[in-house]
Amino acid sequence: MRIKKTMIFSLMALALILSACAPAATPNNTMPMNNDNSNMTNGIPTPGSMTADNPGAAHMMEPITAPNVQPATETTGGQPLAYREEDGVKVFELTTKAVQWPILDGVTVTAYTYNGTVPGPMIRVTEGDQVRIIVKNELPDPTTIHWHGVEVPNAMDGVPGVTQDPIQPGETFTYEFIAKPAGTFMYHSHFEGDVQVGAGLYAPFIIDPKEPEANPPVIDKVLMLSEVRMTDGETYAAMPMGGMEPNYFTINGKSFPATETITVKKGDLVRLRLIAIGQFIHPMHLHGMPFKIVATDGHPVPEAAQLTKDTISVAPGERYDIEFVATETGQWMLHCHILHHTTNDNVEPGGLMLMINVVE
Ligand SMILES: [Cu+2]
Repeated sequence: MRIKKTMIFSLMALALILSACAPAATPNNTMPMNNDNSNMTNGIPTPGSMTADNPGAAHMMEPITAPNVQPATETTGGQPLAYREEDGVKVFELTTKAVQWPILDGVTVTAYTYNGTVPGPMIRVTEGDQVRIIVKNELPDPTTIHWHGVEVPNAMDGVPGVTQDPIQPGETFTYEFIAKPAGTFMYHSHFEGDVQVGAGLYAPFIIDPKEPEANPPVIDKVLMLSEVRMTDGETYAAMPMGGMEPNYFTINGKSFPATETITVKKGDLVRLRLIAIGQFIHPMHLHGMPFKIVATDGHPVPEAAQLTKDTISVAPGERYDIEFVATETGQWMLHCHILHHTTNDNVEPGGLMLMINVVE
């Protein structure tokens, strides 16, 4: 303890000296040392900082609630979102709302969602498409959307207090940008992200290459990994903080055995797009067949650099596209190798697990 305290004091002293030496108001010098009840650091707002000016942030340890939450009308998240074309623009509509979302037989969480599902609907477009996304906020809290990994103009980046005002309850905001580059991306809330993302405000955003792939996979699945905390019938956004740890773990909003079984024919090329959107790292392990990492964070890996592995750690915010040829028939398991993550409220098997059923 004594050593730790000494180290902390030394670091604080060093930080003070460095900040005293730094030119005033350097925007990059935004280390959140503020305990001054301000959500500004050197004149730059620090979104999500827990301050008197930002009382919503103190909700992080409170249950996810909303008035009059209805049961979800859809059962599967991450499904392709239909769009309309207006003058060559692909127009998508999203509504944020709270629903009761079943993650497992007998276990239903209160979720913040896009269009009523967890994950929200998949936006899938082609590289170079002009896309417009109209977002209506029907949550009791403000929100914004960040297009994680997509190369959008700064004003479309979705950071509250920096690139836009939060979208208040009842308000609508329109995002518009050219979809680029091709790859596996996602969209998620950037307003009180520790709560809203954990509560379910996340979804896949896939940009297909303009030139069709030479060898496209027969099976192409997005698997979004997350966590949630349920106690005494209340839902909490799980986080790596004492008392807030998750006790349920989800793939595309479901815990095993409610996770999807992926059926493939022997000899098929299978692509799995792994996306970690929760707050914990998940070393995902595939039984039976090794795979190659063909893209990291949406960007293709040159063939000579494609590692062959059977376990891949996916950290929060990361994406890995993995591919394998299903050479062996049988029920092959894909699961997290932090084995607590394959339980449902401490009961095994559950959580981050699904079956890949290879048939003749
Ligand atoms: Cu895990």
